[in-house]
Amino acid sequence: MPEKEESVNASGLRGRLRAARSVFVLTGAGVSAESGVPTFRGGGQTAVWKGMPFDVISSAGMVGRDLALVWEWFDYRRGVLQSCRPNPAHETIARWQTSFPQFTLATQNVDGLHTEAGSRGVLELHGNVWRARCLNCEGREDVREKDASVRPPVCRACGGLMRPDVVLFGEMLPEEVWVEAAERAATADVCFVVGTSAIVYPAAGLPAAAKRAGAFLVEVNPEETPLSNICDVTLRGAAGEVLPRLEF
Ligand code: BV8
Ligand code: ZN
Repeated sequence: MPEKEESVNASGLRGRLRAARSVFVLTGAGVSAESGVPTFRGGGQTAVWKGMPFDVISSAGMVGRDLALVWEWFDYRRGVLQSCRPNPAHETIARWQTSFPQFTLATQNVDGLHTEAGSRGVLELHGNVWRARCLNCEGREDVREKDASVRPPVCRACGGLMRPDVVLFGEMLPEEVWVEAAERAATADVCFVVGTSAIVYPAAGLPAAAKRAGAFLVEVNPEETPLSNICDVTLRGAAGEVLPRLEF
């Protein structure tokens, strides 16, 4: 799509990237869409499960009310993810890690695909579906190493019950991860927001914070979002097609 590339050049994005000292990227479910991971608000099959909207089954109260059902839900989600591999969007973002003096990737996704694509030090704002956390001692283990027939899993260290190490609606984000993401967003020269509907807070507030602090804001999304009108450049397309084309 030459006009797309033309708009990228015309927008001065190429020059900004060449001069950038610090780049901050926030991703959402859309960056994994081309890997086959259903998005939440695109009507995918994770939007509603067993008749429950996902933000009901993925809410803090469910852990106390029905931990076994929460595990059934996240076992289902991991089942869907088993066959999903990183796509060119994840791979391009992983390459960017060494293209700038400072680079930060914060993701709302819990699928682990950025790390699988080679990104390091990913700020997982909403946790990771492949990790379990002990309700008693906070110990963390890889779910894939736990006996799948024992639900809820039992902590190896203390025998306590474990929950998915994922941030549910109504829960605080991991403190140190959030603080680092907020600091990096506020010192970025260029901020990319890729594949998010930008309605889940506080994560969705990061791009606006970057913009307020002077960052050049770029949105990559086939659709408009509440952030589109404050972006300097909006690249209307699929991340797996748009990102690999960005040369600088
Ligand atoms: C908090 C893990 C503070 C779980 C997730 C009422 C009650 C309780 C809380 C609230 C409330 N009202 C508001 C809140 C706050 C709430 C919130 O913001 N709700 C929204 C819905 C209004 N936030 C919270 O609860 C957060 N915690 O506020 O705590 C607090 C706590 C205690 C006391 C005081 C204060 C916690 C939020 C984290 C929730 N956990 N995930 C799970 O996965 O099951 S959020 C969930 O939504 C996922 O992480 C997902 O990443 C995230 C955001 O969705 P998106 O990533 O944007 O995905 P979506 O499908 O929406 O959009 C996809 C986009 O991609 C679209 O724009 C589409 O166009 C685009 N796209 C599609 N294909 C492509 C593409 N783009 C590029 N390329 C493509 N190929
Ligand atoms: Zn424990």
